[in-house]
Amino acid sequence: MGSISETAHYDAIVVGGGFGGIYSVHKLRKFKFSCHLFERGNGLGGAWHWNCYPGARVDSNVPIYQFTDDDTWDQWDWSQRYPGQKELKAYFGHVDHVWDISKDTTYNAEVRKASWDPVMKQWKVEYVSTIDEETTGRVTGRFLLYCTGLNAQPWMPDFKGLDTYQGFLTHTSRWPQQGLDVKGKNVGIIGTGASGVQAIQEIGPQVGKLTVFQRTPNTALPMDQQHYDKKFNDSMKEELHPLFAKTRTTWSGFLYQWRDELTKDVTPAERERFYEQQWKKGGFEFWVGNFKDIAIDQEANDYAYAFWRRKVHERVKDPRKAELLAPKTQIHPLGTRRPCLETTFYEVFNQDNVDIVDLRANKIADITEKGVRLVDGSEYDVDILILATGFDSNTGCITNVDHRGVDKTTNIKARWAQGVWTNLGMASSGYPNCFYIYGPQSPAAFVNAATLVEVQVDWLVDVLRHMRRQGLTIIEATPEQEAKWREEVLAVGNGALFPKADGWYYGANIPGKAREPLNYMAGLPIYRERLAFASPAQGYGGFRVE
Ligand code: N01
Repeated sequence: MGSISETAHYDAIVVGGGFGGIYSVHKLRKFKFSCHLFERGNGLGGAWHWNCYPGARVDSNVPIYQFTDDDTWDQWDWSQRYPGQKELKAYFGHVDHVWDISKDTTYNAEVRKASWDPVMKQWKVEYVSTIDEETTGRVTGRFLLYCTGLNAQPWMPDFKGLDTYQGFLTHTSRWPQQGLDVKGKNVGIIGTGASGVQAIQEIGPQVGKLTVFQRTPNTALPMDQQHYDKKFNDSMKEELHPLFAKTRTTWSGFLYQWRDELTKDVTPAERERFYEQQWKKGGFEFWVGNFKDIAIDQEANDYAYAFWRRKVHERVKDPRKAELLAPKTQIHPLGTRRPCLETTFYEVFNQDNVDIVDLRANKIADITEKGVRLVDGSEYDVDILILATGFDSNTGCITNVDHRGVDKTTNIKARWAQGVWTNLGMASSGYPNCFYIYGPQSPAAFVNAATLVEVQVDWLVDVLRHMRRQGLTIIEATPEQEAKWREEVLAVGNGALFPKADGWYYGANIPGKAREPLNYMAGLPIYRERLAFASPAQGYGGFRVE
């Protein structure tokens, strides 16, 4: 890369090299749109490039957690039902080998600025090298696609004294790519979201001592990991087409649905039998395969929570630890924050070298040179401090860019300061020719990533092809439709139990962020209907085109 200069022009500029960016480049090129991808990491995979902490593993199962094009899966075998980070990274390498995404990618390049040029009707995009801040570049594109992911902008709380800590400090999603030796070390970890749970169960048996600083317990569910051999992969491939088709028809893009009955419609014995059955199936079956009222009725949710709590208490020997991990009184309804999938998380707390500290009873006062100090004055010295503190989810990677549309005085961060405004979670008024894939106000957090990305990109590339045929050059969400979509997103989320939980689903994990549902929770089939309304065949409903 060199310094800023007017350089290349593309039909589309794509930001982010995960599922969304890769599939966008593939589809755009297939229909002869020129495009270029900018990725801040030095490889493809998005979340699976960055999240290389011990135990990092996907919570959506294969075979549906992959692209559906035959050429990507024909020569690829999975070793596990829920593959780990290394395997997923290798998968993206395989996809690159098949589709040659790297040919049109600039790595180690973070897009920092994007502005709409109304005269040239194009986006000017500026990027900075992540290796050498002095090296910058600029390109232009008719269209701009943010494929920046759901959880990709790490969130580091502003702990007092954090910069004075002398040990090794890392955020889970910035774990050293070359690895970190934790064996025998005294380790502290703050946070028990999915990243924390996975790291804890993996490093607990390796470290000398592990102190888990927990503010909110995770309602973790059993993963039911399974190993897949060649024979299994071969037989799985015979079934793939109908399975992929089914993912388009379920609420979550998984192969199962909510049970179409209310919890109270069945006898207590049937409820118990069904809970056991869903529990044994593993994955999110106990959540989005549960009675359909678990997400909307507190009493129904209480039954499920009580079952979950009993299961945890059966596995954790120390009653103090068990009560902290699964308290009698719910802190939030089960499923209103993302449950993590675990394998040995609860057993790890039976080890003498693993302890849990309750940050609700005793908050973090500051970080000292040696470790963590709580408000009661107790101190925990650690060699390694892991921040498993999550992400500025949904919006963070977009607002991180100085992104300016028609109104040059306001960037997207300011525009969204009081809440997110999009049509379909895919575009905002005032930002012509710019789209978000897997973005805020889409069903992203609730739908299998590979499924939703393909649905959205297929829709978008179809739109762009029609526009090209009709000689149209501009597409922009209308303010009216944007307002309607926002209302629908908020109504669906707030109509369920979700508002009872503070977490990233509501932006509540980031101080000062507007507290509102950040994703569309009505499920994939309804979302697809809404997308169809905006298709060229329906006159681009909700979009202005010219
Ligand atoms: O982040 P989180 P995550 N003081 O926001 C705590 C995806 N993902 O990285 O809950 C003390 O869930 C915070 O406490 P609290 C997946 O979708 C997927 O774990 O706010 N604690 C919480 O415990 C996942 O849901 C995979 O009270 C503080 C934790 O940090 C999403 O990413 C793997 C604190 C943050 O949990 C995010 O997961 C990994 C503070 N000041 C991630 N600030 C898989 O596919 C925050 N915390 C499996």
